[in-house]
Amino acid sequence: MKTLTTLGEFIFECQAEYPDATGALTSLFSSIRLAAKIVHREINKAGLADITGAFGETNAQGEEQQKLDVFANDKFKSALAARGVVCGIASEEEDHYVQFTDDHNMNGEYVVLMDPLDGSSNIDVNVSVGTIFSIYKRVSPKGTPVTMDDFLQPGKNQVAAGYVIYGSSTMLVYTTGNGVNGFTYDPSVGVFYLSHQNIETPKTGVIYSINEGGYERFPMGVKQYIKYCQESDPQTKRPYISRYIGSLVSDFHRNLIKGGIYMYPTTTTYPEGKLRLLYECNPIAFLAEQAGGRAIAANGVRILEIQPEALHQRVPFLVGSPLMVDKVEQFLKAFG
Ligand code: AHM
Ligand code: MG
Repeated sequence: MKTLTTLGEFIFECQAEYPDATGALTSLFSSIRLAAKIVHREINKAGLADITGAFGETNAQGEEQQKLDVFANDKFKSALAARGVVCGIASEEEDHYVQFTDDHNMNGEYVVLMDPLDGSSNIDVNVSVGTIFSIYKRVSPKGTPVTMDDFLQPGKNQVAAGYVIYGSSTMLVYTTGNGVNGFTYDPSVGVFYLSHQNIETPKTGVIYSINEGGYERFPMGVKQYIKYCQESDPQTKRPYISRYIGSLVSDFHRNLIKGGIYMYPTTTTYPEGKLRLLYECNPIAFLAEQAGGRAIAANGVRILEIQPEALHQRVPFLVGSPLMVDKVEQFLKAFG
């Protein structure tokens, strides 16, 4: 009989491979796992909002219902602050980074950057959303409050990254730089089980994901690549399939497993791209590369090499199966 491995066991086993490991990262993952379960529970109640009071409104008992993205931010923040291993966080939901200044946490060596509920505009219509997280070692000395430099590190410095997808099932997918593994949540026992070991993305695929409504606003190279995806060529299995959920974690997760490319280029509405380098692109790029994929900005620069200049910096983002990213890069070079 196949034995079930839980997320906790898996992390513990991996830690044993590093003799110098202090257990701090294991503890940090426990925080993420706990917050993910709480957010899972709340999201799965979201459909009852009309009965219990919509999020962001006052319910029948006169209680203010917290919006789910604010709820998720609070839960992850307090879970991360609870174990004395994280000295500060930055979040898409917060204007500034947050210092954890109690003695215990100030001695923690990790900072976490997160998008607590990405794609949250999809919740009202029962579409999958996700939490994205990115973990770095601090650069400031232990025992002092975190500084901006701790957060503005290039993505290649990430120690770990991952996402939780709240979909038809809830999954946690993460990397510590040694491959990508996925765990599926069994809510009846409250446990994540290893379900996708050592995920490798296909070298190429037949799915392209982009908000095509913005076509007129895309750079010429992207427009030409879209035309290429739509042309008929049985040898390269074109025309490709267009799939776009509008929820990055869901679009990326599907493409990661099936093979495909996700694009959010510069547009005239978002001249720097829409997605956030620190909370969305870096962690997804780390996962993509660890699964054998590629992630670049529109100028062909590897996402993980970009030196961030601001917490909420945006960047054009192209990620997915390596041969598909190579192809769009050729179009960008040829057409700009
Ligand atoms: P959000 O962080 O405000 O939720 O925005 C990020 C989301 C991504 O999940 C998704 O891929 C993208 O925005 C969709 O944007 P658009 O509606 O412009 O296609
Ligand atoms: Mg987001």
